[in-house]
Amino acid sequence: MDRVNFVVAVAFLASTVVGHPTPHVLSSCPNGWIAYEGSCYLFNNKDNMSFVAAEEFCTQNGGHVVHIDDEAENNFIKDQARQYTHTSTKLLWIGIKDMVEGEWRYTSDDSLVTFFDWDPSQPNDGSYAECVVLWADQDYKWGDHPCVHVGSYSVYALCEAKYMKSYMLQ
Ligand SMILES: [Ca+2]
Ligand SMILES: [Ca+2]
Repeated sequence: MDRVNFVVAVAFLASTVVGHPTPHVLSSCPNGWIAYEGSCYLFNNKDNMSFVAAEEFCTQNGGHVVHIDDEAENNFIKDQARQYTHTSTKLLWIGIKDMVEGEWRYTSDDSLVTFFDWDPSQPNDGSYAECVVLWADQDYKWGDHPCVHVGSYSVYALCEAKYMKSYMLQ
């Protein structure tokens, strides 16, 4: 491939991942990641961490804290999450914040969130809580939560990375 075609190919690939400016586009899911609809997902179920630490963990592993686009992806993630047992209150970070109160945006691209799956009691923490978690005790419905976790919770990272193969098949 000459240089011009290479640049065009890279631009095409970049244009197909709009909404996911992921630094790494994978050619297959690494060990321990789960494949679904063009993405790979990594559940970290052992290291209690803040949102910032979770994003750092995900970035180091080639992804971001999960970007839940729609109900189908949300259902897939909840089905996977249910397979991990837990004894204490367990939460999983998802990549959504409201830096402006009530204006929920994806952390990976700053676009507005249009699909929500709040627990009926949530969001309930106002400006005290700018991050969002999946809440195991409420069958993984969403709750707003302080980005630096507090209390006797276990808060874990859930990462997503794009998987090149699905784009190659388009
Ligand atoms: Ca996604
Ligand atoms: Ca809350």
